[in-house]
Amino acid sequence: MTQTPTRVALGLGSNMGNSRENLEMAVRHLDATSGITVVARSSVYRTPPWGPIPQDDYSNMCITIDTVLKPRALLERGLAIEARMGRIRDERWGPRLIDIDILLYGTEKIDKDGLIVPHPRMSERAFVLIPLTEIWPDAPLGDGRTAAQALETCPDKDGVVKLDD
Ligand code: PH2
Ligand code: MG
Ligand code: MG
Repeated sequence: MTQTPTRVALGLGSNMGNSRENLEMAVRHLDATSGITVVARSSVYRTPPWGPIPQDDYSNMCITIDTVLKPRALLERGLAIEARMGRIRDERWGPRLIDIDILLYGTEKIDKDGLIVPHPRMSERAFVLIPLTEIWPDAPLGDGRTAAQALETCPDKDGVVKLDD
């Protein structure tokens, strides 16, 4: 029996080491995963650090994938790639070598054992909505809005700068 894949949006971020190369590596690891096909990838954006901790700017991007992995298995695969790439989990909101977040998993709403989807803060964050809108403007955020609609009223858009390919 073949399973129908689910369209998923992932947010990727890095602000340690060669951040653009780290994003590339994460995309390669994801695409090499059985049960995951990368459908689209956004440009890379330089983004001011969000949150209470002073730290370097981030490189952020979004990708869409089709996957037959269930949400928990997908989360675990992302965490395994983060660990394999050398991420050491330190303080919340702090600097990171690579961060792979599940933003949307089809239209599912999940809040179980620390996995919350849609990602609870994505609809106010320009560093998520700008790359997501680039590749999936109609992405359903679960609050009745699409990514493109949420972006219209999103603060801090000016700080997000698209990097050259
Ligand atoms: N991730 C964080 C905290 N702050 N700021 C930016 N610009 N981009 C991120 O990906 C980011 C952040 C924790 O996940
Ligand atoms: Mg994150
Ligand atoms: Mg994360």
